[in-house]
Amino acid sequence: MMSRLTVWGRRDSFNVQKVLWLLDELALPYDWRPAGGRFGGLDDATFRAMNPHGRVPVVLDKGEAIWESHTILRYLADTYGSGLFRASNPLARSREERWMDWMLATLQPDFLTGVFWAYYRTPEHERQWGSILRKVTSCADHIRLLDQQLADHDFLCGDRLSLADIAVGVICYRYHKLDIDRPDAPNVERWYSVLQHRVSYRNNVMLPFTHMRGQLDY
Ligand SMILES: N[C@@H](CCC(=O)N[C@@H](CS)C(=O)NCC(=O)O)C(=O)O
Repeated sequence: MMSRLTVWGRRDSFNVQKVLWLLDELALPYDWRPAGGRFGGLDDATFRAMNPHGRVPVVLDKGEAIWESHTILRYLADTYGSGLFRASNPLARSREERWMDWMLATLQPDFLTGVFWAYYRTPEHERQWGSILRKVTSCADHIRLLDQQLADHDFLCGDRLSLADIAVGVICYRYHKLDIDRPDAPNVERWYSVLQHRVSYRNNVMLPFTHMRGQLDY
């Protein structure tokens, strides 16, 4: 029997949005527990007992708490995906995971820390423009790489949405909304447009974030 999932997080967090997007793709109902940011609670003993790292998202399923957004994505797709969103063949699976790992190790730090936090969330008088512009350039290089990857495929790893698209695609909305230089990337534009047509993307990723402008605190 399927147990009902519980999810801890805040809806304006990238890493939480990845998980909520997949949950909606899977049409999985869940109980929602606001946590992190202005909701706090991450240092509570009960939360730390679930996630010793003290971060959101956390998903509780079958009595066990799962943390790390990409681990959660893999777990949900393996458990509830019926073969969708994740290849079963190890080599094909590794293609998806390469982009997932690349997101966590490369694109996300450069965009989230280097641009979104350092530029958008930092008050104007505190912005370090030299470093911000270097990261904007790095992000442009990363977007060009995605553009090459998307030249021959509708999605990052073929003709269907996979965890790679969910892990990486979550960044497109804010990347396109910020007032920064972006490279010409027609394949990324096409892919992003397809993502925007998914209700699950609109409901979980395309959310207002202006409350974060110039706000380093939650
Ligand atoms: N690598 C972790 C990162 C988790 C993380 O840093 N989460 C942030 C939100 S994106 C967080 O919990 N920040 C503290 C807060 O929201 O109070 C993952 O992918 O889940």
